[in-house]
Amino acid sequence: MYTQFVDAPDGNPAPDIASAEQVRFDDKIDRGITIEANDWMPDAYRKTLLRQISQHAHSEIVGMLPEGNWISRAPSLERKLILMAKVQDEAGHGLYLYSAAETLGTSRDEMVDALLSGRAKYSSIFNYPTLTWADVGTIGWLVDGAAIINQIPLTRCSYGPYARAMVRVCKEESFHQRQGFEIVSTLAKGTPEQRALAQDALDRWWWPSVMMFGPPDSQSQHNETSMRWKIKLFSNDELRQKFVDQTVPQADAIGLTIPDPELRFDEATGHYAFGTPNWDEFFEVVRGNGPCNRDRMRARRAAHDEGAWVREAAAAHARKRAARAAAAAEDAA
Ligand code: BYC
Repeated sequence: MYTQFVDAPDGNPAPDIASAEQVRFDDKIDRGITIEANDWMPDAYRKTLLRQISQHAHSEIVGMLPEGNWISRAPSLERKLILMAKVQDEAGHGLYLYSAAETLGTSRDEMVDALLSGRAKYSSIFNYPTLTWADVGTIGWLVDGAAIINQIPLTRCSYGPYARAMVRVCKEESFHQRQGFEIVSTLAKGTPEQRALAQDALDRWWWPSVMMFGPPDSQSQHNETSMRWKIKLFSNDELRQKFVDQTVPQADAIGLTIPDPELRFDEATGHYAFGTPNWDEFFEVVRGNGPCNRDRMRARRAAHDEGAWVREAAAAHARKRAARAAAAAEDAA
């Protein structure tokens, strides 16, 4: 006999009546076969994916703002070119992700509207200011470093279009992380003032980066369901631990100090033990009350309004091409 599930009102699958589609879906998930756009999927799975992928896309797009702020002030032409390429990559990531989310049946316009109206979330990390050039390096090192740790498992997640989009994103994030680490290590090896800039940026960005992985598992609403569906392959706390374990030796290598008095290597577990982030601050930022939330949304709304003519021109061009193609097809017939 099949064990069947349908979506309960809380969005989680609950045992109920039989459905052959549900059995096929569960079987694919169990056997690690990807779910594709045209496959049957439970509504709650679709909604969870759409929520996560669209929030991820919004994060890439809003994430262009803190670094974009430094393109005109990068300290050399080479640094400027690299930063421009990185910020453009983030725009590309946003586009792949909006496309992956569209396969679930929601249009990009609807998703963008959800962001601009404040209904959709984006990563907490982009609500902190980039005060100095060292912040640009630190974002690459820590934020892109955290992104890689979170996103490499997503290349193996259960939804095909999301998993495939992540492959290229991860390759580019790896370049971003290296460029960031290179900026910070150059500063750390520089004059006492440059070294102080690097340490100050690490002091300000460390805890927000640790919190990027989401609330502790004990307070995560979606961990359990998303892990059962193999949308998430690791929990928030597992990924956070990997990030700390990977990053502490990097800070040691360039002689910077992680701002956590409780940080120590635990021989028994083979992992770094670390302090507790300020979760009140995290939830305030997620609620829209971080240092830059209002600025970020203002900038996105202005960019959307100012880009209206580009969208209209692109749509007119597409209509013209379609009309030309239709006319050519008619002539050929
Ligand atoms: N910020 O149940 P939970 C990048 C929300 S882009 C804001 O654990 P989930 C980059 C969460 O949405 C980085 N909100 O959720 C770009 C949920 O609220 P809703 C973005 C957060 O989804 C440019 C509630 O808290 N990466 O790296 O299972 C330049 C409860 O959380 C945050 C991705 O989006 C947060 N940090 O797990 C450089 C990766 N954390 O939705 C770099 C894909 C949690 O119920 N996303 N919330 O209203 C994920 O892996 C997961 O969505 C998360 C959260 C681990 C982030």
